[in-house]
Amino acid sequence: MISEIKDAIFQSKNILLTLHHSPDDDSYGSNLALYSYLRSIKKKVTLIKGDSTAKKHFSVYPNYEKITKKDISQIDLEKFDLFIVLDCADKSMISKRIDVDIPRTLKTIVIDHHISNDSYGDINLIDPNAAATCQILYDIFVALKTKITPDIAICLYLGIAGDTGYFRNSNTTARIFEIVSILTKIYPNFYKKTFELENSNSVSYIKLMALMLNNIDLRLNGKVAIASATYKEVTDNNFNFEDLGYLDIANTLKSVTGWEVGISMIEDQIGSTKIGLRTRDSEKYNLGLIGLSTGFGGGHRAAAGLRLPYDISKSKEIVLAAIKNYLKKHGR
Ligand SMILES: [Mn+2]
Repeated sequence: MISEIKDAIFQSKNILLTLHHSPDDDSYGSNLALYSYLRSIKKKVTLIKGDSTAKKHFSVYPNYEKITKKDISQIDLEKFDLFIVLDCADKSMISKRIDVDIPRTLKTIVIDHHISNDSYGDINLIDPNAAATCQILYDIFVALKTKITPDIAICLYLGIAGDTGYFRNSNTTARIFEIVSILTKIYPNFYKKTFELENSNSVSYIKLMALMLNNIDLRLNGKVAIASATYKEVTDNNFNFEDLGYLDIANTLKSVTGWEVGISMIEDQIGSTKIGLRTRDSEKYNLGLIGLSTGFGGGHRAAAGLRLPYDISKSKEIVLAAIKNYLKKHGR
């Protein structure tokens, strides 16, 4: 598989990469690491920002300024001879605005670690056991005997750190520590990047957090905690829409003993709600499957994301029904 990927890369002249919808550290890290590598072997490469607004928050990544501020509908796909899609379980993660139609003539490589990946590429390297797409890329670079430069090392490090919840989630294995031990030798000032990433909050983010934490709805016998903000609350308080993507309130909720699932819900457009789910018990819950069963999202056992085309109250009912169904089906 890796030699197929190598051949496809070496035979191509003009390569396209894209961040996914609501990009996280693994999306930025994997794309910018691959961008550095492809540039180092003198390939022409375009990395587009995709659907979401490029956030200043992520400017700590090397080559952030090289990201083209376009989504997939704004570029001519015919111009490229290879499309490498990273960290996207399906085409809707490439864009939620349009139906992504990849021309048959454009060879596509999909590299991902989501269990729900439906292998929509010509070459698909899907490893659900990998904690991050950055971990798979690391293995590819080692197999290709690529020199891991400091720029590549910090990108891979931040992606792996992000997707393992900074080495706290159940996907953190001994192998992860072996990999980051090598990456941090190559980029010893990694902690400075983490500091910048974690300490760039705006006032509006903290105020939105306060509003949501004041608005907790306990459901399913007090095991599921939902913090939400309606469209009216978001607009009445002039919250900055750019901040909403970072909200990690679900993590704060699931820190409470007995609150098995934490959910954050923000209606950031009228009748459209962005939802984050986290669990403290990923043996009992598989949030990725629960998300998938709604038809509007997915993710991993301990963390998932959805966007429902409904307001807060309807979104709550749909997510709670999906959780109940999952528990019933699995006899829990
Ligand atoms: Mn990922």
